[in-house]
Amino acid sequence: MKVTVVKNVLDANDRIAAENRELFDRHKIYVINLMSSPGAGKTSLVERTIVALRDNYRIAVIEGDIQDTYDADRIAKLDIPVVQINTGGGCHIDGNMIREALPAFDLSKIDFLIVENVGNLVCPAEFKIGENVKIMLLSTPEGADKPSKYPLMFQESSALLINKIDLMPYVDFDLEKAKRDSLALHKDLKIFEVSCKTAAGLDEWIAWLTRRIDAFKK
Ligand SMILES: Nc1nc2c(ncn2[C@@H]2O[C@H](COP(=O)(O)OP(=O)(O)O)[C@@H](O)[C@H]2O)c(=O)[nH]1
Ligand SMILES: [Mg+2]
Ligand SMILES: [Zn+2]
Repeated sequence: MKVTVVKNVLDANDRIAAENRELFDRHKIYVINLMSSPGAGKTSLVERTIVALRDNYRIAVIEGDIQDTYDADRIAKLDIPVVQINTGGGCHIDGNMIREALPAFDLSKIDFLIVENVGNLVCPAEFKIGENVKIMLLSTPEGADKPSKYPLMFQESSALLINKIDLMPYVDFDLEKAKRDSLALHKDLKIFEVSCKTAAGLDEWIAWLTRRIDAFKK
């Protein structure tokens, strides 16, 4: 008997992600898909990015978590439209979850949508959601071996923010190795060294992002 191999889970997701993308294009919404392990600083980066860009763009946020609304509550405090996706145990956000979340927004009033994915260095990188770019954080306490251990996320991301640079004196993080190994996986990866605590390095991130959003909106 011939064995039929079904690979349509990702195919179906790609289709839905493409439909999301068409919708975002129609409304000229630039979308970033923010990924990292739990605790690397995604929500802190979202907060910093909102404060830096809220005068220039109408921003909205989708927060993905297994349960609860801690992160969405943090964003709502900034008075930014936010939707929480609870995956109920699921370890990533997929295209369909984004599609289901979108009716909660007035898309005609958004320029820039930030999606904070579920904290996980593995499968979020496999699922398109209709984003313009995937962005990842790696924080210094996690160690410099992560590019070699979790290559896909580094390959799929357009930019890598190495966060918690302020902790460098206290952790054994080989910054040069982390950068070298990341670039070996993805030679065009844009790397920023930042601290969401002290704000060090964030100006460059904001400038890069602004260029991307403006180029898209033209
Ligand atoms: N020292 C230091 N702590 C940070 C930095 N960025 C975030 N944190 C802290 O790390 C913890 C996790 O941050 P959070 O933004 O919630 O990470 P998320 O789980 O990836 O969304 C919080 O206690 C933050 O205050 C940083 O650059 N330096
Ligand atoms: Mg978070
Ligand atoms: Zn997953």
